[in-house]
Amino acid sequence: MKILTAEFLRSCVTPEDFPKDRTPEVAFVGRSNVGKSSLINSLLNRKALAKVSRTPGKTRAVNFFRVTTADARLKSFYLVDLPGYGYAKASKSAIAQWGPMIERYLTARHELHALFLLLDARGTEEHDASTYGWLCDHVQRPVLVLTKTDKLSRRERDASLAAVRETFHLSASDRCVAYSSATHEGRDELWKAIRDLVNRSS
Ligand SMILES: Nc1nc2c(ncn2[C@@H]2O[C@H](COP(=O)(O)OP(=O)(O)OP(=O)(O)O)[C@@H](O)[C@H]2O)c(=O)[nH]1
Ligand SMILES: [Mg+2]
Repeated sequence: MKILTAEFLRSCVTPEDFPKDRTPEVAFVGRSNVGKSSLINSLLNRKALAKVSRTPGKTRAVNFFRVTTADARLKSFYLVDLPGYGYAKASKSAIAQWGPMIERYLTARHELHALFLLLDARGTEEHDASTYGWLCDHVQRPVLVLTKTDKLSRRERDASLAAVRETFHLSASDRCVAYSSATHEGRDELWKAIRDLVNRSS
């Protein structure tokens, strides 16, 4: 994808802060530390546009990035970096940890054209499965992305993809993208998914 411009728009801590210009949005959710901010940087070919941290829970607000590309079907949109779940008490559900702002963003945002749920290729947790179910029921069926595939051998990566397809009951036509922000594996495939989803609902 030829990126023309990519810039941080703003960090929102209440729904009143969300942009009001009706631009299509593409959002990324997943466990804290799974690699959401890194994936946004990788997609945009930028080193540190989204803040990355070894400490889980780095992204607490809803961060909007304004992107324009040379693709006529994907001219202008926002990438949305959402806070992770799973860093607080395990007993609290992922949805409860997110709090009302994120819940409101996900359930009431008409601009949300494409939703991606990131899963660590090294293994998923109960929180991931329950979040997937909640997103399917209350938001839209997210496209699954397995992150950090560079940490696995080819064989482990393929086994992880197969395991996730089975655990999440994906059909043959459901996408599951293997991604590495270190090697950019999956970048073209993810851009294709973004383009298809943004166009489908516009
Ligand atoms: N090897 C490798 N490390 C990665 C990859 N993606 C992210 N990381 C590392 O994982 C850690 C967390 O990455 P972030 O992108 O900050 O994760 P996040 O999902 O945004 O985390 P929160 O903002 O806390 O929800 C950082 O140390 C990254 O360098 C990847 O594809 N490969
Ligand atoms: Mg982050």
